[in-house]
Amino acid sequence: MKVVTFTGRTPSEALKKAKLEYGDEAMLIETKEIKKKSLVEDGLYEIIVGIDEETERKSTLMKQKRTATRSQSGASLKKESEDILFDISNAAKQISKISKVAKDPLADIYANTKNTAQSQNAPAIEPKELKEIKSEISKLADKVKLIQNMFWNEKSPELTQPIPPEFAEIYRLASQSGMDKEHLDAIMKLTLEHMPTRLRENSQTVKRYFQTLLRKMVPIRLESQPTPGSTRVMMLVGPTGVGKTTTIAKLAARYSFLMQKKYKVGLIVLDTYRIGAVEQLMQYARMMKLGIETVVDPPEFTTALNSLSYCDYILIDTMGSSPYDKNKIEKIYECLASNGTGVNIDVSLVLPSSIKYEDLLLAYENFSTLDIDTVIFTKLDETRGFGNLFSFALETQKPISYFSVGQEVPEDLVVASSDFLVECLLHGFDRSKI
Ligand SMILES: Nc1nc2c(ncn2[C@@H]2O[C@H](COP(=O)(O)OP(=O)(O)O)[C@@H](O)[C@H]2O)c(=O)[nH]1
Ligand SMILES: [Mg+2]
Repeated sequence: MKVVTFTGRTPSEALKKAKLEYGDEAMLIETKEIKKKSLVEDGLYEIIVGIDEETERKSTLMKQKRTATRSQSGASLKKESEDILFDISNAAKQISKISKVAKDPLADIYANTKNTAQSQNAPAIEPKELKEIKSEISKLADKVKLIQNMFWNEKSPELTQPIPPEFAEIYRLASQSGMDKEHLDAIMKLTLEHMPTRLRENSQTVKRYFQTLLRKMVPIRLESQPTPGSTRVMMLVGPTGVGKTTTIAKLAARYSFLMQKKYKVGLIVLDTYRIGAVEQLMQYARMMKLGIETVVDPPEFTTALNSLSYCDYILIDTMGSSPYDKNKIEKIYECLASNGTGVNIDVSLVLPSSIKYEDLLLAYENFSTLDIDTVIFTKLDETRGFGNLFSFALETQKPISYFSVGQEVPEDLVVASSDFLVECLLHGFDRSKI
């Protein structure tokens, strides 16, 4: 027989432990009180039990078995959780790869260079399944967009021909921009006829194609500098309050200070109605130390041009021309016709981008007797859709030279570009992109 000791807070607790280990065969031999129980502490008892050899052998075997099972299940649990972790991290990798693709399904068509750089980090060979999943998700993302657009399309105004769902997004954007409906349908027709079939299947490629087409349609006057010894004369005409004087001040600052070469700039104010509203430009002239002449009748106009002939640029501000007052426009016309200097006067029509396409056309018609060379659009910062500007340029074929994008002189002026206008048309005006 073997003698074994067990301890517990009570004798029965110690005996329980003994029975758990050796079963009912464990025979109590002695109970000892090691520490008395007090109000604040448990007591401690030790019991001595006797166990025969057979019981001990069985107990040892049981113990070994329990330990083996415990460690076995531990290992399998560990393995299982490792597997799950592996699966999760694999899935995460795949999801992140796929989501990149879903954002821009055609990234690999259009951004070859970017992709080459990315593929340096990616595994050399992509599993076939992953490729398939990517392509499926990409198709799915596009389908969702198409479905959204189809709902809109049902409510859209009548179309001369059905618009495929891939084209619906761009059609919606363009028609919401205030673009003339006839222009939009004509451009759509052109796109449908000429766009390569392989690009048509995806709304992203359709959008890019359409964007390029729009860019090509906007007439732009590129900014060029006067040849040495010559004088470039620019007259700004347009309805009252559109921003002519402010734009003259911006241009004067641009030509005299902001460009690489500093040009001599002179100003003329046509105050043919003697309303005396010349003070605004006078102030700018004083600040920039520029020569300024006030003109009230045609003979004075030639004199003023001659007296500023030393300048590289002469900028002429006009006033008092409400869009419907033909007489006032007539006065400007008389001045232009009286120009005896032989120097060409470039007439820029200043129009606010905040008015409808039809109103832009109306204003243009009123000023058309002045033989408009170019258009300056103002107040782009106060405008939402830009389709009106696009349609105006397309219809009149008058090149755009500048955009005014705020009240600040001289910074709120942008040299016109078709990129800028089409970007505004499709995505809105964004000051950070100036
Ligand atoms: N928001 C905004 N206001 C402008 C812009 N250009 C001019 N203005 C403002 O429009 C108002 C009329 O401008 P002004 O140059 O006197 O117009 P004018 O009568 O054609 O000479 C002024 O308050 C200007 O500050 C622009 O691009 N954006
Ligand atoms: Mg003015």
